[in-house]
Amino acid sequence: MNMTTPTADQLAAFAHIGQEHLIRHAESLDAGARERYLAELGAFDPDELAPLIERYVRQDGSLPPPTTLEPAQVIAMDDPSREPARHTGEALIRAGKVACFTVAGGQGSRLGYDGPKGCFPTACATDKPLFQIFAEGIAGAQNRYGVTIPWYIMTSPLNHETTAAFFAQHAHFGLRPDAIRFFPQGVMPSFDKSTARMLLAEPGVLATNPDGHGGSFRALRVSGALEDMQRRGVEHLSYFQVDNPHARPVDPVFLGLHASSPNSSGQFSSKMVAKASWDEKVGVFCEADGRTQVIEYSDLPVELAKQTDDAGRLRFNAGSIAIHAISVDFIDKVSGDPDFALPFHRAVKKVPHFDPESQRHIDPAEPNAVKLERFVFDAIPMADQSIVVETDRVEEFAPVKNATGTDSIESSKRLQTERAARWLEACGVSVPRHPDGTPNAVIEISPLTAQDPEQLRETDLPTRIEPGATVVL
Ligand code: UD2
Repeated sequence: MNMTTPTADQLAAFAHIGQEHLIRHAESLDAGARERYLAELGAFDPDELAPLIERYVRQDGSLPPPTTLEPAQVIAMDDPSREPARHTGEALIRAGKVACFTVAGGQGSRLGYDGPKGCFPTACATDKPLFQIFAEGIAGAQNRYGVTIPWYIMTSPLNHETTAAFFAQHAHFGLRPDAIRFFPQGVMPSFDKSTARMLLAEPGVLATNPDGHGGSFRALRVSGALEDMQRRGVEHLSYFQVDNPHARPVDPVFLGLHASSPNSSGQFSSKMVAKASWDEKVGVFCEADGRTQVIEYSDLPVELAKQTDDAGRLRFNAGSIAIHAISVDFIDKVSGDPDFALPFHRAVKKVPHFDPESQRHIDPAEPNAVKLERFVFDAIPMADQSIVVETDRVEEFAPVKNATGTDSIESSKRLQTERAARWLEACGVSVPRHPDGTPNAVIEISPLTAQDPEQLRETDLPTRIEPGATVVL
């Protein structure tokens, strides 16, 4: 964040856009606190905020989805182009042209965990944190392809220090520290829903929220991470979210399709899984005016979400698991354009805050605040041609989002064991299963051991897993 004390004119401009409470509050602070507070305020430009407040805070001015939506074209699981693509992808990885990019700046409030989400104990038998699972995936790929794979991790100002310290405490999980780069994304003020005033987190501190993973394009540029990629000769990023332990840090088939499929411009590609239900909370790949795009679940009209085809399958079935391949040139081109701006999305959330008038801390019972976020997938229509590649749900999607129930640590751990059981069975190992088909064991396979059944086959394996056993391979 650019921290400069605002001039008297800028302060007047804040007052002019309905934020005079912020100026009054400054007067109540002692000199040191006032200086820090004004520097924080000075990072925001009132001229930029004014139209956003009008459009998204005082009303819900989010763009409606296009009226003529069609399901996106998908490269299916059995598409013959996959095998040749593997060679292209492997060649890119071996040549050092691929880096990993994890978005880990979110607040993770749904999980109810107080640290960065990547530190959350997640592996089904050993409770390894998410960051370690990815680190082992990267190390495994490095061993396989004989190359260093740089890893870019987007944090937010709220979790940057803790994230970097966690890696340092764990000796970067065996990866080269100089190949890991953390950079913080930007933040936006959180606004009171009814008065459109910027909220204070506490006396002298603004309430802010990370500006969405769509903030990554700008953050990559301003942090110097983009330049670092160019210097290292990285051409493509393998993008995944911190909440999905089944995301493969580098997938040669996907990267190969992204780089060489005739329908791909090699700029921005995505993976999809068939939706579990019409109301599953994943964005959906659609096509409008010949361009691929993601419509977030909350924005897809219910009648479209429920539509089925002749075979009774959901028509809008391509669920986004937020795994992408993005070219460095594309990020450079788009983020270097002075007119580049992804749209904002408005979310109404509960934000505890300090009320400068009553001098009280408020813990709202109901959602009281508007948060503004950008989504990275809104850049997909800016690509010349974008492909969507189908993948298997169990193989690549076991997200940890909620404390309990759907997409929780419990469901993720079940899926981790299920995937491991399938891999073992594919290698001829007998795995005990309950009458309902679920494995009667807890099985964890480190990505250092294997990242697919073929690689697992090359290792020493038991002939069978005992019922009720906990097995770590
Ligand atoms: C996201 C997708 C959804 C689907 C699903 C699959 C959005 C808006 N929706 O839903 O369509 O693909 O994932 O799992 O993305 N993050 C940041 N900075 C931010 C906000 C988020 O780094 O400012 C990261 C966050 O740490 C996490 C990821 O982005 O890794 C997802 O964020 P989310 O929890 O807001 O999105 P979710 O799970 O509702």
